[in-house]
Formats: sequence, C-alpha cells, structure tokens
Amino acid sequence: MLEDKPYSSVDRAETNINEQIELGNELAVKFKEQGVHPILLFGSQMSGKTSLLLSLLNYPRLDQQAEASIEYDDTIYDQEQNVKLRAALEAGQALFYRAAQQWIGNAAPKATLDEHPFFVPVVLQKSSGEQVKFAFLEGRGEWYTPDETNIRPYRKFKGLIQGFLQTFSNPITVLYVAPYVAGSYGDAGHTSGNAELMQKSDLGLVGALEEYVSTRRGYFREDYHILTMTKWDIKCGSVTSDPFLDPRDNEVSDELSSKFPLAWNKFNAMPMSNQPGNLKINAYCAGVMDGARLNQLPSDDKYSLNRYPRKLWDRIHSNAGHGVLYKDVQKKPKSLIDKLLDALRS
Ligand SMILES: Nc1nc2c(ncn2[C@@H]2O[C@H](COP(=O)(O)OP(=O)(O)OP(=O)(O)O)[C@@H](O)[C@H]2O)c(=O)[nH]1
Ligand SMILES: [Mg+2]
Repeated sequence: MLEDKPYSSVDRAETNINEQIELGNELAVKFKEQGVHPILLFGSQMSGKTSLLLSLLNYPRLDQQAEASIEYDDTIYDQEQNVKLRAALEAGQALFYRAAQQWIGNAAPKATLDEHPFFVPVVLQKSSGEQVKFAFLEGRGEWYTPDETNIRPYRKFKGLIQGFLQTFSNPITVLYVAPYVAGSYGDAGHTSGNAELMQKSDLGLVGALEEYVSTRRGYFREDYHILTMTKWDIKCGSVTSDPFLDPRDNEVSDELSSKFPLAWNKFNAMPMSNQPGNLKINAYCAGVMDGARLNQLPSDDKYSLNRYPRKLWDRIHSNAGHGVLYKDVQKKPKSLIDKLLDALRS
C-alpha cells in the first residue's frame, strides 16, 4: 500500500510556482483574445513604480483634458471563480480603487508587499467612443534587487511573469524604472541620495533586462522598452524650471548614463537592430512628494505635471496600435541650433 507522503514546503513552493506559471499562460491567452496591451514595470524598492502607476491611473480620472475616463476591467478574470484568479482580481482592485483613492487624499504609496505579481486590467474609454484595453503589472521592488547570496546576482522572474512572457505573442511595453534618487522606506518615507542603493538599483535593472531577454526569447525584439528615470522633479528642483517643463533627451540620457551605467549599457546593447524605435528613454514625475505626503500643486503647476502621465499614456496608446492620443506631447522637430549642439556634443 502506498504511504501518504507528507507535503513538504519544497513541494508546496513548486506547486505554487507552477500554478503561477499556468496563471501567467492563461492571462497571456486572455489578453491576446481581448486585445489588451500589457505594460510591465521593473525597478528596485522605492524606485517609484507604484507612484508612476497611480499617477497614470488617476490622470484620466481627474483631468478633464484627458478626454477619456478609466474603468477597472474585471472581465479578464470573471470566467473561472477559482482562488488564484480571485486573488489576482482582488489585488488589482485594491490598487485601482483603494490605493488610487488614498493618492487623491495626498498620501504617497506604501511599499508593495503582495505575495505574487499581479496585473491591473483597465479600459480607457475615450470621449470619441473608442475603448482601449491595457493591463499594468505591479509587484515588489525586492524582486528586482541583486541577490547577494548568488555568484550570479540576478533573480529569476516570478512564475506569473515567466508564464506570461513565454506565451504572450503580441508586443508588450516594458518600463525599466531608474529613480533619480534612491531611498528606503526605513528613513521615514524620505528618499535619500545613497550611492550603495543606487548601485543596487542599477544592478537590479541589469538583472531584469537579462531575465527579460532570456524569458521572452525572440519576442523581445518586437516589444517596446522604455528606460524611465523617475522622480525627475528632484533633479529639476522646481516644477517651473525648463528641464521640468520640457525634459530633453540629452539631459535624460546624461543622468541615466551617469547614475545607472550598467543598465544604460545593457539597455543600449539590446539587439533590436530592425526596430531602433522600440528602445526609448523617458523622464517621469508622479507627483511632488514630501516623504509620505503628496503635495497639492497650484493649477498652473498641475498642468505642467500632467504632461508626464499624458506623454506616457500617449506612448502606450501608440504601442497598443491605436496611434496618437495627445497631439500636444508629440516630439517637436529639432531646430537647427539643437542639431548643431548635438553635433558638437557627439
Ligand atoms: N519627489 C518624488 N518622489 C517620488 C516620486 N515617485 C516616488 N517618489 C517617492 O518614492 C517613494 C517610493 O515610491 P513607490 O512608488 O512606493 O516605489 P516602488 O517602486 O513602488 O517601491 P516598492 O513597492 O517597494 O517596490 C514614494 O513614497 C515617494 O516618497 C516622484 O515622482 N517624485
Ligand atoms: Mg510599489
């Protein structure tokens, strides 16, 4: 007679990862069927992933000029009512409703502590009547920090991400989040310029880039990769300064290459030879924050701040295959002076 073997924690961990891989596969199939464009965020603890996401989600909720509204799209999960789908649904809803509401009440986000990564599926309802579906991947920064116990210090992606990347066959937008200033939640919610944390953040992004390319296999060449410098307001000092109102590519690339030298080289060396336009850099400001508090800005400054979510929405809307969303944030053709300055710099 077969003995009942006790269920060890190793077995449980394996079942768990297999379930998560399977969930990732299922979501990839559903997203493709329903025309959902996925946006994945990778970056170390406190790099600003959740803040960026909340500022994006809240933009169409709060600004009339968005000419769109946003809804949580629970049709993604409602076909099977099993536990793993319910957990993913609830995590997404908590972020979409509760955290976004706290943000409106001027609270900066707390550290993300969910056990598994999860998607926040949304529908952007444009005033023209058109609907566009997106899903944002949220997760813990510690999954994207170097693993100091390993000779090769990179962590494997979580099961859901592995399963999703292996199966999803349409283009994805990936945001590699590189903060202008690193920090830890321990220091009373304040970000501080800590060289060691910046180096870890840099190495963590290299790990995410390597893991992405190897998990996604050939598909990564068709994806849209955006190396994003967050907390751009801290670099600018003031929301009325020129670099805040109109961040130039060369300013952003100077900061990225000096603060994230490893990730910068890895990013630029991605073999995307057929589509150089699929590698972009960007600066982002989710809001002006004072520790755990999000400061309310006067309406003129709010207008300048809103250009950040507006520009990113425009980019992902175009990556999703729906063309230009906001004409005002399109890149202006370079003036002769700028071209001369570029030539002098190179
Ligand atoms: N000034 C400023 N501070 C920011 C900005 N974005 C984030 N922060 C600060 O950085 C802190 C961490 O941001 P989060 O969005 O929670 O970072 P995260 O990457 O989600 O962190 P984990 O959940 O731990 O992975 C916030 O509490 C803010 O204090 C920004 O655009 N400007
Ligand atoms: Mg977070």
